[in-house]
Amino acid sequence: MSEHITSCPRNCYSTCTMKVHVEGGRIRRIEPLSSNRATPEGVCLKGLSYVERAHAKDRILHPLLRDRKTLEFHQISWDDALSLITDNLLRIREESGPKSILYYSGSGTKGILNEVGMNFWKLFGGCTTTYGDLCWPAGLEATRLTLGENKHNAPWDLARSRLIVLWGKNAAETNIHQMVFVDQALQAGATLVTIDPRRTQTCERAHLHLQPRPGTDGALALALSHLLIRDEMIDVEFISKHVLGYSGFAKLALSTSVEEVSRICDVPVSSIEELARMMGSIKPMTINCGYGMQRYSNSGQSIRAILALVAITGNIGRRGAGWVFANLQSHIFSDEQDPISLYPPAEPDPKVRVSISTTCLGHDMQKAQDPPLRMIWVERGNPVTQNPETHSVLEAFRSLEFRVVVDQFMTDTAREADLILPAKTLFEQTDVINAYWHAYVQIKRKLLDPPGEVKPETVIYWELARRLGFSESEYAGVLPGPADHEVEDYLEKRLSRFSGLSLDRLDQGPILAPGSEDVVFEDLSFSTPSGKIELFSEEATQRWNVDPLARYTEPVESRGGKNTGSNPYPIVLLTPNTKNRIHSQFNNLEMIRRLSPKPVMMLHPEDAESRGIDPGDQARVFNDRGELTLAVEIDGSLKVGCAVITNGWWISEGGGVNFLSKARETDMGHGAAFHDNLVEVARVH
Ligand SMILES: Nc1nc2c(c(=O)[nH]1)N[C@H]1C(S)=C(S)[C@@H](COP(=O)(O)OP(=O)(O)OC[C@H]3O[C@@H](n4cnc5c(=O)[nH]c(N)nc54)[C@H](O)[C@@H]3O)O[C@H]1N2
Ligand SMILES: Nc1nc2c(c(=O)[nH]1)N[C@H]1C(S)=C(S)[C@@H](COP(=O)(O)OP(=O)(O)OC[C@H]3O[C@@H](n4cnc5c(=O)[nH]c(N)nc54)[C@H](O)[C@@H]3O)O[C@H]1N2
Ligand SMILES: [Mo]
Repeated sequence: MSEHITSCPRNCYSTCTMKVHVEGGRIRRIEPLSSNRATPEGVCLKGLSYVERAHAKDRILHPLLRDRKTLEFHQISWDDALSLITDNLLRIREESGPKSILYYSGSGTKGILNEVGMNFWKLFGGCTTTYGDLCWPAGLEATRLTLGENKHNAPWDLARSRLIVLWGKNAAETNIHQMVFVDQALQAGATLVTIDPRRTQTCERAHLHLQPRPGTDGALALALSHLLIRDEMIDVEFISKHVLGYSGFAKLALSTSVEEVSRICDVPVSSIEELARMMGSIKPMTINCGYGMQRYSNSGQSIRAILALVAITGNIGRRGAGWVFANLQSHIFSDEQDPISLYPPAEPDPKVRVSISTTCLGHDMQKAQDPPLRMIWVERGNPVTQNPETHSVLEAFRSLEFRVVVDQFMTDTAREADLILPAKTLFEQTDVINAYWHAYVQIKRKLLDPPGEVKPETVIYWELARRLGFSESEYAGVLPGPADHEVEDYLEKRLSRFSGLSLDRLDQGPILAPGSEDVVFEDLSFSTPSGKIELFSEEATQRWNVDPLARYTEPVESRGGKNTGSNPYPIVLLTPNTKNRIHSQFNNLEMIRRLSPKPVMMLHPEDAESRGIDPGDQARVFNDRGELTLAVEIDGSLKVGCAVITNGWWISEGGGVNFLSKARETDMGHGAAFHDNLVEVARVH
């Protein structure tokens, strides 16, 4: 049995290091590696399930072509698959130009080699691609406007915090290693506050749990600022030296009525007062906003309002203090083409048309003109399941002439393809990955030969390049050759810019990115236009047409407060993440399916009762955009008026939450306002 250090490349906060045991060409065991200080406890159940995933029976192992008549897929040779792609590429480019081809890449895996896709399309003459991101951009942009940069203290620094506010973050499920540091802080006497319309596992040990109406966090933050300012619990010296726009902000906060906010958020005044007292008196404080709470049409402004709480209490640049959202200190390979580092968007290359909003994928694909889209290439993504307004995405897909999907499994998106190409797993090609919670750069080692006829994407591109007649001088250094050593040479070159980084060194364990800091902003210099923390941002107005202050506006769908009475869709549908899945991945595995065999909807007892729904009943959840029918679980820990279905269930297993969501961007950053989504629920008889 051989033992290797590698890492989990999923789009997840934790980005764990793993010690993997291989024997007889199979993954046998996965263990923790404590030299990653952020994930010493090792991988979660999903990580352990790689033992099954790498060798899963339902993996796609050969190119599959759909028969246009029977709509069934059948296996074809790589030679035929590559010829078919080449013929389509040449014909479509000749007739309509390369921009009639949409290159769509999702967040299915991390790695420097993800950039090779775009390198290929540029060599081809160009393509159309997407902008924005489904995940976190409202918060990223709000943070950048306020602090200048997206970075935060090391994960382990949280243990030194005295007051931890997990604001719409469900770390017990989505960032399990963070709970280790929360525990350490609690043991040292810290106070934990959670703010979430659901009472999740994360909230179990909180001293205070607030359950605001979804999408109203911005108002709550302003009321907290009101109390902090009124009761002189702010850090006046810090503000005068390091904060721009305080006086305007203070006016806004003081004119915000706490009683009114209590009504807007449906949170008792006493709870708002208690939290303000904590924030004013317990130091150091760390506020950690999750990504789920910034999936609203007003989220960028909400995050700016929450950031102000950190600023006016002087909780920045100190141990145990600060703002935790995204830590991009390991994003040092800046031209990496994964959706995470596409933000803020690089200067557009004239060859590449960046015209499709990821959020509005279906609509924008259909609207594209000069040239209209004719073909799509999807890799590392499952847009039919994960992007808003599934009906529009399906319609757009079905209007194209030729669809290629590269994936490991028969996802909803793969089912829409004309040609499916089998994708590698994390064990089948060496790569180097970054993270967004800790600052480690890590190796993801090739430990197995790809099974069946699986080829990593870089090999597919290299073979296409040869068929398309690109000269070797054109693709040298841009597309690695197919051999393992050629891939490693490519990676070494990317690492060589940084002293101390090499594949050999990474084989010994994770390395903190050069220049990364445990405590950020210690020098209290901020790369904003003013060099200060900006509570007043002219750029926010110029770029996103929002108020330069973090003024509160209601989320679009629930404008006007409580959605009872005449509104045909009175329930807010939340579609957060869940423990044993990363979005649409993992639930096809036997190990995971045993724990979550089918999609369910959680409903508050009052909402269920008023609709005559009993636990286990089937219910229809619907709005003007779509509907789903699924089993109901009654959950008294939910806020009344909210329903919850975790995102990621495939349509083919009875899921597809995005049939119900609207293709609507967040107020900044071109994110997706998934939770700004009203529905009604009815029992199915
Ligand atoms: N196990 C697991 N871990 C993951 C992932 C996964 O799919 N599974 N995905 C990874 C990725 S890509 C992401 S983006 C992150 C996301 O992980 P998180 O940042 O934790 O985000 P979510 O799970 O979407 O939502 C977190 C909480 O926000 C709450 N929430 C919803 N609306 C509001 C609101 O208006 N106000 C407040 N205060 N709270 C609200 C939800 O009820 C939910 O409990 O997790 C990463 N880690
Ligand atoms: N309603 C609702 N929808 C949401 C969200 C929500 O909260 N609510 N969350 C959003 C968020 S935060 C995110 S990040 C997105 C995630 O949505 P996506 O970016 O689409 O990510 P995944 O669902 O993880 O699916 C990625 C696909 O990549 C494949 N894959 C994995 N590794 C490889 C590889 O090496 N090569 C190739 N070619 N394929 C590979 C997997 O098998 C999987 O099918 O979903 C978004 N959708
Ligand atoms: Mo995400």
